[in-house]
Amino acid sequence: MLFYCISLFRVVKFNLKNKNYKENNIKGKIVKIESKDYYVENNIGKVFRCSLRGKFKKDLLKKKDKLTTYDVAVLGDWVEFEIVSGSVGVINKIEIRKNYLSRKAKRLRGSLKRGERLEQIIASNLDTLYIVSSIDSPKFNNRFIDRIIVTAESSHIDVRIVINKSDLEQSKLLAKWENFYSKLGYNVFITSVISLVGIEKLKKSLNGKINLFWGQSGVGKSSLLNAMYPELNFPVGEISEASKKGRHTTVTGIMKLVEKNTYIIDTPGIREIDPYGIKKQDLGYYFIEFGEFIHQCKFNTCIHVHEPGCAVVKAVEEGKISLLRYESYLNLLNTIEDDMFY
Ligand SMILES: Nc1nc2c(ncn2[C@@H]2O[C@H](COP(=O)(O)OP(=O)(O)OP(=O)(O)O)[C@@H](O)[C@H]2O)c(=O)[nH]1
Ligand SMILES: [Mg+2]
Ligand SMILES: [Zn+2]
Repeated sequence: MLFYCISLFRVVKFNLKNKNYKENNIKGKIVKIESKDYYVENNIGKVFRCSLRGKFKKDLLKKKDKLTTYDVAVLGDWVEFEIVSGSVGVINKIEIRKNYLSRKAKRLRGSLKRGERLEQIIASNLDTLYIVSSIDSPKFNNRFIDRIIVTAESSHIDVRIVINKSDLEQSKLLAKWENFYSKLGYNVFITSVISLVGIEKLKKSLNGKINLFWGQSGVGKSSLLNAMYPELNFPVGEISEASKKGRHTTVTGIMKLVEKNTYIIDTPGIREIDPYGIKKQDLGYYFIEFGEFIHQCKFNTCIHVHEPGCAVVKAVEEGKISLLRYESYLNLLNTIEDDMFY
C-alpha cells in the first residue's frame, strides 16, 4: 500500500512538473552564442540569455565514442525555453533542423582517439548563403569560392555570390568573374559600399529569407550589411597594408531580424574551408556543371581522374567544363583523401 502511494505521488508530481514545463515554454531562435550563453530571441524581438538544460550535456556524453560534432545547439536553431528570471532563461528543447551549414573543425590534439576532425556547424535553418568576396584586397580567390559552393550545395542551401569592392578599378577582372559564375547558373552581385553600386539590388534579394554572409576576412561582409541596414552598426575592420588581408573583426556569428521575416547573419571571416562529410564519389555532383556528364562516365564509381571512359575529363578536354573548375575539383578531392575517415 505504502509502495502504491509513493508511486502514485511520483506519477502526479511528474505530470505536474511536465505540465508546468510545457505551459511555461516559449518558442525562440538562437541569435548569438558566447561560450555557454545562448541568446534566444522570442517572436517580438526580445532577447533572453539562456543556458542549456543539463540533459543535453548528458546526452552528448553518452554518445562520446560516436561523437561527430560538439555543437549541441547552434546559431539559427529554433528552441523552446522557459524564463528563470528577468531576461535569463533555460533551453528545454531544440527543434529538428531544416538544414545546416558546416565544415570540418580544426584538428583536435589528444582529445579524440583517431585524431579525426569533427563537424563544426556554422548555422542552421538557412534559406540563402551569400558567399562574399572582394575583387581585390584581399584578392579574388575562385578556388576558395568553389569550396564554399560545394559546402552549400552538399547542404542543399541556395547559394549566391557577391563580389564586393567594385570601386577598386578592376573592371576587367570583375567582368571575367561575373561572367564565369553567372554562366554556371549562380546569381552574382557586384557591389561596393563606397560607390554604393549593387547595394539596393542585394538588399531586395534578402527579402523574406534567412540569409547568411560568409567569406574570407576583410572582404566587407559587415560593411555590406551596414550599408543595407545602417542600424546594425556592426564593427568594421582595417585591411593590413602588408598582407592585404582582414584581421577578423567579427568574432562571433550574429543573427538579426532586419525586416519582417527577413534575417541576416554576419559571421567571422574564415581562412580555410574544408567541407564536411563528402564522399569522393559524390563530390562531382556538387559541381553543378558536371551533372550532365557524370551519367555518361563508363563506370558508375568514376571519380573523374584517370578512369577510362570518363565523360567529365573528356568535357574538360573539349572545353565544355572550365579547367579552373576542374582544378578546384581535384584540389578538393585531395583534401578528402587526406582526411580518410571523413
Ligand atoms: N574600397 C572598398 N573598401 C571596402 C568595401 N567594403 C568594405 N571595405 C573595407 O574593407 C575593410 C574590411 O571590411 P569588413 O566589413 O570589416 O570586412 P569583413 O568581411 O566583415 O571582415 P571580418 O569581420 O574580419 O570577417 C574595411 O576597411 C572596409 O572599410 C568596398 O566596397 N570598397
Ligand atoms: Mg565582419
Ligand atoms: Zn568520370
